[in-house]
Amino acid sequence: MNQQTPTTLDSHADVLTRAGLAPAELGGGSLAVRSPIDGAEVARLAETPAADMPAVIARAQDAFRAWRQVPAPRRGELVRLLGEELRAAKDELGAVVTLEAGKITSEGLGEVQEMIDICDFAVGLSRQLYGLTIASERPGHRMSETWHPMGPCGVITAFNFPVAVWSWNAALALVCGNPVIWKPSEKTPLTALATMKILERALARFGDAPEGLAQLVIGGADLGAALAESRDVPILSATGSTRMGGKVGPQVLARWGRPILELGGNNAMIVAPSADLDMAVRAIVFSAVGTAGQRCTSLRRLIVHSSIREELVTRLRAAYASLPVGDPRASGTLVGPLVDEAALEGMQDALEAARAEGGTVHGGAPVREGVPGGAYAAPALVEMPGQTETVKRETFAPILYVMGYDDLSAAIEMQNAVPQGLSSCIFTRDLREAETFLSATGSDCGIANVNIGPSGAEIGGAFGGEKETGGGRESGSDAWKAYMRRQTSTVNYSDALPLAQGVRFDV
Ligand code: UN1
Repeated sequence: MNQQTPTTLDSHADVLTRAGLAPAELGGGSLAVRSPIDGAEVARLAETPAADMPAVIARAQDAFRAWRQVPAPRRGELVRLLGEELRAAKDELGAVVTLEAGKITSEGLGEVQEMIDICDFAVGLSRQLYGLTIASERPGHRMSETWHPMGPCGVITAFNFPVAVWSWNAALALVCGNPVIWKPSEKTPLTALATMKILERALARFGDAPEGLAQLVIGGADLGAALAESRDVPILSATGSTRMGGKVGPQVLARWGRPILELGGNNAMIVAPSADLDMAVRAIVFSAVGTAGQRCTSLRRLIVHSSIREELVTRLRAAYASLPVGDPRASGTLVGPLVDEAALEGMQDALEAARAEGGTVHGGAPVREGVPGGAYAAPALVEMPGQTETVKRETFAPILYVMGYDDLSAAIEMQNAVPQGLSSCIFTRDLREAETFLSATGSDCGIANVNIGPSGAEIGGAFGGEKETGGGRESGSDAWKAYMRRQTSTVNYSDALPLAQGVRFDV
């Protein structure tokens, strides 16, 4: 393991100032915000009182009444301007992502690029909110389907993608005609504040957007609960732990709202005997240790054919041994910090449990030298005798469990035998294996890739997964439909009144 010690790096204060966050708005409150880079407190933000939530939601409802009447392509213009402002502020916002979430510079920038990409997607979408015409069984009748705005959309986001996940939801919700209320993770409110500054510039250029179209609330679970429980927030999109989703989802359903849940993942890669191992090694390392293993799509389980297991593990151990761990701002660093000490403890506990279950742990120790104050660790590679309870749990840290297989159906069974169902992949050059993995008897996940790791999805596809992952879909494809209400209409332009199914009811 190489440690990266920074040379001259921007101070936290400079990064925040450049992102338009004045010192005056960063102090005086009760929410302490720390940088995972060095544990330094960088702000004390005022929190939104829970008692303010009814007014916040009422403002969003007022905005909805105006925004739903704005033609969708015009709504798209706001998102186009947001994309432009994000392009202009990419470096500044990326630096705040690095400061507050601890991502390496390239991944901080990548996250902002993901925001820009979804804006581009949503602008096109604003002219493509297509409905259907449907053949009616009755003469002189026409059937159609129209998509209408739905109402305020609550967005609860996690620390690990502090801005991209908001943008997936907000860009779609806005073109679909819905105001947005954003509750970011308490660990990453500064990226949210910086994003709102950028959005304000887009709104100013747009000119006549209703007040309350996009609001930010800062604070804890009580704010999320207010969104989850309000009938005036018909859509609630929540990203985070399965525990959080297990609370919020039922709250939304209990008042007949629509939850969009993107929760835990426990993503696997099957490496078949024909795999291109050079490519597989690169994909494994990026997806298992990138973002310090803190993506919901991070690779956590490696299911390797017995014939190549030893060779692959040897190559991975060599790659892991030279991974640069350290300050995420320093060029060359590939593994930044975990979000906080609790995450590091969680990692160490999982490694201990894996050992107790017969696992052999390579790496995984905390790294303290050269990185004072942060919760850094060497990524861990853990050879397991089988898929134990610890392997079935999602630990948000760079731990990769390695298990063997002899036949593909057993490998697929193992890959599916966890409670989560987000992302998955196979490395193979055998077409039959690849297609089997993607078939109805293959991976049970929302994302299934061939010769690509499980993380780093493009925005063009629908993003989300099954089982404990929550079932929601965000981002591309037709995920926009979850942000609108569908109306089926039948118009009778004849002078008779035939009933469907041939029913006779003569009055
Ligand atoms: C997440 O970790 O919540 O596919 C989202 C990826 C990213 C998004 C991850 N595009 O890894």
